[in-house]
Amino acid sequence: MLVQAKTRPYSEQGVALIMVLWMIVVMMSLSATLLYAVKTETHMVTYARQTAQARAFADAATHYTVMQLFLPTDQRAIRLGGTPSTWTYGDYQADIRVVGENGLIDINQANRELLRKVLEAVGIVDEAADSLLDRIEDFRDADDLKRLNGAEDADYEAAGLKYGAKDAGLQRIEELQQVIDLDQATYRALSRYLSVHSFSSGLNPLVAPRRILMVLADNDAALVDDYMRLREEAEGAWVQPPFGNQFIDTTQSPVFRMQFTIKPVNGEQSYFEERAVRLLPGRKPPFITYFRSQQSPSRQF
Ligand SMILES: [Ca+2]
Repeated sequence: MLVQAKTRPYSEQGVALIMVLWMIVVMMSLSATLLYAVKTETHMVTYARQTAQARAFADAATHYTVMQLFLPTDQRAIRLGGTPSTWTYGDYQADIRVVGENGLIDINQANRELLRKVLEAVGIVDEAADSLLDRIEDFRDADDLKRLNGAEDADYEAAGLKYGAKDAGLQRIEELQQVIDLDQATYRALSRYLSVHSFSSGLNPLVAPRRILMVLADNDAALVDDYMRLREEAEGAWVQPPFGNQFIDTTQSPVFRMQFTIKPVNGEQSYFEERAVRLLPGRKPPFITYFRSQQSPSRQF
């Protein structure tokens, strides 16, 4: 009797001990989960804060760049034509690249010969080039007359598309994706060369990125690098390139494409932004932004 009376409480104590141990295990795993959640949230908040700060710094860098563009060309701390410049202020650093929009090729105004050179640069030649040129030209021209390999509204309808040819100039380069049978890879490759803000059939080599100069120079890298060196030394004064004469336009357009890569001075995380900006002397602020994108297909001109 006595023995039985004593063993029962012992076994009950054993169960209680196991339960307590289990509860400790459960509570530990709960607190670990909570700790993980808090950590993740802290990371997210830090990331959001850094992105917001970098975005604000991109605003500051735009103002700085615009201010630089108002200076006489020989007094600027930034260079045109896509050569990177660094600007540091406070805890952030910006890698700034600027090209003139009229240093890019205007998809609305460039003639067939110039567009053919761009297609060639992205590997589209011969019949494929003729066909795509016909489709692009039909897409942007006002009429409904179909070129040999082109496409007008009826062809878009026959292909089951809900839209037809635009029959007008493109307002955004993204509209190029609507050209029938123009795939994503081709669009991405082409968009690196094109602009809708150039408003010129030719282009100004002083503010053009290397990629465009290569198109004009039929891929003669030595010729292009030589020209870029002379252009750098001339600090904004006109330098005639020994190539691409028929496509050159000496106009100084007040529209620029800017790329900013922002990094904290002591950090790793970087933020990228591309803008197209028109200078407006005498206004406040002295510019307007045509577009602002964090995802550029043309990272680094
Ligand atoms: Ca048309």
